[in-house]
Amino acid sequence: MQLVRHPNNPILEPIADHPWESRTVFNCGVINHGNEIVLIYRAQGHDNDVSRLGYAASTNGVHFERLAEPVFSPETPDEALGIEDCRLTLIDGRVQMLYTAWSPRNIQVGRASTTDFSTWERHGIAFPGPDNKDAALFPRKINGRYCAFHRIPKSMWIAWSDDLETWGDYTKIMDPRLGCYDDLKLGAGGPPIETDLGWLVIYHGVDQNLVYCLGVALLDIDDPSKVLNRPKEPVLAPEEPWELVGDVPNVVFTCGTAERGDDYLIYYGGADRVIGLATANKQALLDYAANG
Ligand code: BMA
Repeated sequence: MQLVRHPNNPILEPIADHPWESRTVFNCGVINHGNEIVLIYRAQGHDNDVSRLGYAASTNGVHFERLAEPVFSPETPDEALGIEDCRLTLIDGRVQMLYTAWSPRNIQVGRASTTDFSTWERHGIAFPGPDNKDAALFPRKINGRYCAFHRIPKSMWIAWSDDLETWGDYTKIMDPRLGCYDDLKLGAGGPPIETDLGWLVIYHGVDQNLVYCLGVALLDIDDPSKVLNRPKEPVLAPEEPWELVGDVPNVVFTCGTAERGDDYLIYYGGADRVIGLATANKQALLDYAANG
């Protein structure tokens, strides 16, 4: 099973006229908003490595209109070196965003929320460092509690919360696998997708050569610490020139998926410089996650 790249790729690229996104636009959170697909994407200028978040929206999922200014930029000491790789989840009418907050001291997971993508409420650090990232909230409570993915090197973990504020019961769910595309480290993509067979997870795996691929797994719907299946082959590996060469070579990295009809639309960063789109038939991807 392989994801299918869209012929218009890459669908979003840096803009020379916008200093804050002149060098890179990549890993993006994804959410449906009205009849639009919204991407909240990571961007860097040529002046330094600090990442900010930009906004782009589209009705067809391929042609995106973006704003000229970032919608979320570093403000607190915890974010001094940048805001990276956000994941978006709609909960009770608010868009919840978990993001990597990078500072000279720490790499931690911050949380903020919004209803309109221009006004954000910051909720502080959700998961403390020293090297915690790749966090994504599940779209609903499980057995009365919120659940979220996060990454403590070099594995994928989940955490639990009654109120989105205080997190605990940290549980490791997936480790690197010897000889596989994810034998060095791994982390969540976007929020998991609820299906009849379980939580469908699209995640990134990194091998010993630092090649970033996308793979899938299936988790138990009532107990996501139980991995029901985890195919050994990736569903997307860097192949296109813009996936092989960029700010960091050999990277495909997703932070979110949208759904349109029978397809999943998987948005991903290519070589940490541009954004690509790959699609998969829903049933085919689920079959592979369950049986591959
Ligand atoms: C990870 C994150 C991602 C990035 C990837 C490849 O550690 O920093 O933002 O896309 O490395 O460089």
